[in-house]
Amino acid sequence: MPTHNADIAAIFNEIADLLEIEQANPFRIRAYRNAARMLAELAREVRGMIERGEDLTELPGIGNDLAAKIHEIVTTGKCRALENLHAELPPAIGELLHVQGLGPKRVRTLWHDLDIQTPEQLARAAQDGRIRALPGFGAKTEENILQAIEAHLSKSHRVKLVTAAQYAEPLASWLRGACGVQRVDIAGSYRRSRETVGDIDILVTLNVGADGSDAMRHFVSYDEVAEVLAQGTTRASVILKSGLQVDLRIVSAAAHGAALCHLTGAKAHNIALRKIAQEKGWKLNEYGIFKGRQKVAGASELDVYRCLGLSWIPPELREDRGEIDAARTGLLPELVALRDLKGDLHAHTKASDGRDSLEAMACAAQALGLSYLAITDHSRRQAMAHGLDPQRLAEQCDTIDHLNDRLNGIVLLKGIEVDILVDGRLDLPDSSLRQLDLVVAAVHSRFDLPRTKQTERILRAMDNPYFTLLAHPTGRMIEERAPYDVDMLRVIRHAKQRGCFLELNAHPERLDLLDTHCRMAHDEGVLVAINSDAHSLDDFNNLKYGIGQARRGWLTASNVLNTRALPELKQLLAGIRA
Ligand code: DGT
Ligand code: CA
Ligand code: CA
Repeated sequence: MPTHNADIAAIFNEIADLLEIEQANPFRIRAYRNAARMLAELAREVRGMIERGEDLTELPGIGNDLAAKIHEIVTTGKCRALENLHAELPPAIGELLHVQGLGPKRVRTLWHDLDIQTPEQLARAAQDGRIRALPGFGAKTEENILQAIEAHLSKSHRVKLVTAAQYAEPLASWLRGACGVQRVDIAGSYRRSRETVGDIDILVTLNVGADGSDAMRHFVSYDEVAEVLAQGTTRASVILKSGLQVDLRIVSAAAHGAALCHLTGAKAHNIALRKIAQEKGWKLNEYGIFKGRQKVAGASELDVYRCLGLSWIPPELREDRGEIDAARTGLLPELVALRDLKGDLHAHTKASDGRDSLEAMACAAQALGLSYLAITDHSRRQAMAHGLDPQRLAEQCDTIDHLNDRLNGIVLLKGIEVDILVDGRLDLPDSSLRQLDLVVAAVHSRFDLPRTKQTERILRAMDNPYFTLLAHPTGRMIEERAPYDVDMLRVIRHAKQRGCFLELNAHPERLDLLDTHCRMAHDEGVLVAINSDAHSLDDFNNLKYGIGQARRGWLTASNVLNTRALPELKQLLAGIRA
């Protein structure tokens, strides 16, 4: 039953979509869109306002009509206006408007002339070449539609790594309980630590002499399986109740390495490996490497790579982005690992929008094996997050000094996550920043600035003598918010010149820097800090996702700022201000 603001916003957006297709009055459509945007950003739940008898028309853009609809949705779970539109138009047709290049007029034509009602039907029609003949379309438009619809379909179906983990790990444990199973590996993009996955690929390896029928039965009887798409003796595909697809392969122990390799490497990496085998006159497939009929490798991944003249390649690098040459010439990087991190340089407490106290955060970081933690609450401009002004920041610094006298084995560093204002100044005066060990600076507003302006805003912030590192450098939220437009190479080169650093924010919804930017920072010689951005004790677990992303970006421990022990870190921090 819809009760949250976001649910109401979704209904209003859907009404606006359907009204657009009906070519209703544009003012009416805009009223729904504005209300949806307002609701999506409103901190208070309107449900609570209704319960308290508050007047909804006091909300911006809400008149009597929309107030009555919100009331209806919250109290009955329904919206007659939407139901009426659904009676006139196919239920999923609104989604077509979100395919780039399709407006209401085209959606109407596609529906009337070709009975296209869903994105899938649209993709099929474009593939079959049925769209080009429609009046006002043509072959070029059809090609653009095909590209746009493919982007649209693949976008909506990818799942964040952290979400995939919640489904994949328990399923793998379940499979480990089946009879005859030697080991279970989650392969595919999940093993490569891609930030999102399309589906989950699981490899079950059997004990010598075991048969796979028990494992197969075990798999399809998992209680989260909603639908079995295909089931054979060695492979199966299912859809879980969450909508996530899982592909299963069952192999003998003798083929474990070749199968794991096949199921892990991105397709391009696999093709490149296969080519190496072919050049030697051999054959590589998911069962092993074969010279004629003789199998020469396959039981372990190490064997497979070695046989091809390569060292073992970490899964995160298997994208065909130069790792194969590096493996051939012994130049693979020794990738950073979680145990290399000595500290964390970005965390919040309940002084701003975090949940826990300074001391609780310090203990949680220490329990994870860290020896320093920077406290970086928000600055004053983040009023909703109760950001710190100079006075409160000075008080927090005093508290940290006293706490450090008591703490044993972990040191708290004094910091701030300061807003970068639209003109590139920082949200606190230098006199406040000077007392801190480090200054984490971030863009939290005006994501829409044009590229040059956004880039120069950040460069100017970096020129502040107390600037230490740029937090979540692109601002993107995975699958939710696009990165702002910024010239990252210029930012990285400026950081090099200034001697400051970039963050790889490990929050699983951010993972920002992107892997390609990590590699850029590495190539330009700029150190990256892998930070949790913890807002509560549990959030230190995010660091492992940051490590996965850093590994995809080819970073070694020496490329990462917070692998340094505290004395060396302090020297590096002091170096920026010198
Ligand atoms: P995803 O699921 O879109 O996040 O990405 P992957 O990489 O998990 O792709 P998926 O599930 O289609 O395939 C699983 C693995 O199988 C993939 O890592 C590489 C391998 N693979 C898939 N298609 C091909 C292919 O056509 N040729 C070769 N050599 N390998 C393939
Ligand atoms: Ca996959
Ligand atoms: Ca798959």
